[in-house]
Amino acid sequence: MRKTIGLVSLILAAIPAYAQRGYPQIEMVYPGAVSRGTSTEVLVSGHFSFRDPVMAMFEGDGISASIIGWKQLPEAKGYRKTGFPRDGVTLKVTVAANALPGIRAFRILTKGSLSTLGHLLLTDAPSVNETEPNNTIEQAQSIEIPQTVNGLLDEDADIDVYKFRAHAGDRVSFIVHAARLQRPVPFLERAFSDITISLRDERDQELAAADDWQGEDPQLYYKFQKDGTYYLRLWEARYQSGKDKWWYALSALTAPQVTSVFPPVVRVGGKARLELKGFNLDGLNPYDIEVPAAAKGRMEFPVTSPRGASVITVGITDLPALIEPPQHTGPVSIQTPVGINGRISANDEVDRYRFRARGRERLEFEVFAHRFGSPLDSILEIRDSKGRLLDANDDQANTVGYDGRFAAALAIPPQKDSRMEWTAPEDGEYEVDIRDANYFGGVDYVYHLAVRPQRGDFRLIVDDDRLPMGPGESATCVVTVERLNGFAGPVKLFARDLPPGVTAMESVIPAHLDQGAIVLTAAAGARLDARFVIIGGASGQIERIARPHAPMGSVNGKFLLPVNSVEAAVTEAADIIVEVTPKNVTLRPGDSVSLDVTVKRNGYSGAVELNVISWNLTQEFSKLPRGVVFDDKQSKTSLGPNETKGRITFRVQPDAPMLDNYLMTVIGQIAYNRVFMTRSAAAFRLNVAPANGQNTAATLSSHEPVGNN
Ligand SMILES: [Ca+2]
Ligand SMILES: [Ca+2]
Ligand SMILES: [Ca+2]
Ligand SMILES: [Ca+2]
Repeated sequence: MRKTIGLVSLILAAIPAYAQRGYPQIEMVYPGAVSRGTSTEVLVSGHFSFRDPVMAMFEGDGISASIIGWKQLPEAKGYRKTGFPRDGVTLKVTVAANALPGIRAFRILTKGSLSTLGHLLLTDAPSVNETEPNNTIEQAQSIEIPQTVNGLLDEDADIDVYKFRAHAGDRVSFIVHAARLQRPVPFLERAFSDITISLRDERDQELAAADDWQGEDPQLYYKFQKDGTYYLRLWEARYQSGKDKWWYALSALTAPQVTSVFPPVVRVGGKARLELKGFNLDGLNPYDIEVPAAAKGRMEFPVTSPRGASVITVGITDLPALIEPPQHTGPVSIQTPVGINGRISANDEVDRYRFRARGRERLEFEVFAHRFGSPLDSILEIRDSKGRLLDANDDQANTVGYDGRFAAALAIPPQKDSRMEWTAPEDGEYEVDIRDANYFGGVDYVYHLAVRPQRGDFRLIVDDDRLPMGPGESATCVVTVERLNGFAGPVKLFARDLPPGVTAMESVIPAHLDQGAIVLTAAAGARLDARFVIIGGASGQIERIARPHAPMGSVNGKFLLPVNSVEAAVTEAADIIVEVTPKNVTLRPGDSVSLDVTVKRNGYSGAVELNVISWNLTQEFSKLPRGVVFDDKQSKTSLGPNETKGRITFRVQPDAPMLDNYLMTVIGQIAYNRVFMTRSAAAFRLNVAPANGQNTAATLSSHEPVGNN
């Protein structure tokens, strides 16, 4: 029996014409960095059509763009033939003088669709583009300090050499953004550039070198001992140049660079004093901040010196705060609940905290480190008073997904912070230990360890980051709930800040399931527009926003990139509009039902694949409600050219739990050479009634969240 309804046929030969609507994948952004207080032309290019660009939308404040124009581009070297010409949009990107430096994500709305995510670096320094040839010391391109250079790996084994003057005592940070800029490009399928840099003196002797710092991207800090001419040499570690030319931004900066903040988590409301570690921090320590009473989760803010700015993040807590004592031997006694700020300050260090717990007391332990930029890959261990190991956790795995396939395992970068739900076996003294998974340590290995009573709670993830739809059409995505601390309630889903003319259908994740659909529909008269939308869920007093994940790779989204936003867009007319009847189905265990699917074609005559659950995670993740089975033999899901009628058949197994008004969708997909161009949704509601004579109470789960106090 098939586990999922994986109906994706990879070979759709003989498509007479491809869909009108593209699936614009941003594959290159050049220049890769823009400077504060400037306007810069940036070419955003890729395949699958950027034709008819409408607007570009950036995350965060202080950056905006207008469309300069669209153009066809020559095909990139070695690119697989798709039948889609390479093209690009030129943007004029304007950055406010006080905009926060860092990577900014953006998407482009075209009349046909909404693009995948792109990354642009907003730099604090003036930027220039590289000039080839610059492969040797003799050809070196002169730059100023501070400066950001936008470069390309123009060919395999390309070497780029930059030349500058420095004075004795100058302290300069050399920072490359490359893999970090390429990360959201689906077609790279995680094959990012791995750049290496070498700082050299005027006799071409190496003074310092760097390879991996932030992932594959190198970074080095250097204090110059004497006046002179210096060279920075940059190349790809494997001497490759990418499917297309990989791009990078090399910054030589004198601005403060913060590598860690202590404490990493501060108490909500009131003042906090921070100790910054890093480079060029003169006069910045200690760093006092005001934490607003309304702050939640985390706070980002700039630290500035006369030589520039950088952005730091601190977490926010309402737990009683404890700072790890500076000099101590043996375990530190703590009282729960508590939020401990500590540091694994040297290799092999283990920080030990002793606490009392009552028998059957349920505690939650959670580390906040990696997510705030700490290099620590935490491991938590709980021991009894005799030192026996009772429980341990390395990386928190989301307890969601299909057959043990977890979101955390699919997500990149991986989540390395530990989390445990633990019940004390009896009254007594216990110890929680924290260390690095590889026994590393150092001044930047800061952590926050929250220890608190378990309270029912949940987290949500959404399996897509872009929801384009034509007038009259619907788009769908799947929200998955991760149930924490025994939470067993239903979650009512919501979508907010929708584009004008777009509405969301009511949808609930029932108590016995962990997935639900969001279905957005654009009114027949809805106008071209795009908005960042908020997708989340509520249960009782708890409301949580879903973390969006962009599907990466081809066809079925082989892995997921956690991103910061979901964008919904109204585009021009849809290629297809899918409808399903009946729209409300009630079944009893043992019943089966066929739904008629009609595909309204709007100038598109090619093949259409129907699917009952969401497309990109289908094979990994999404599932039908428990007890509901797809009947492949009684269904027609592959529609040939010009066909308009399909059929979806379900059976309800005898032991199926009840289901009340559960929102489901049939997806119509147009794929072209393994790339989905369009996926159009039709919603229906599924009810599973109790079998005749069955006692309903036995199959209903609690509708109340479960908390322990
Ligand atoms: Ca180059
Ligand atoms: Ca070169
Ligand atoms: Ca320590
Ligand atoms: Ca870990």
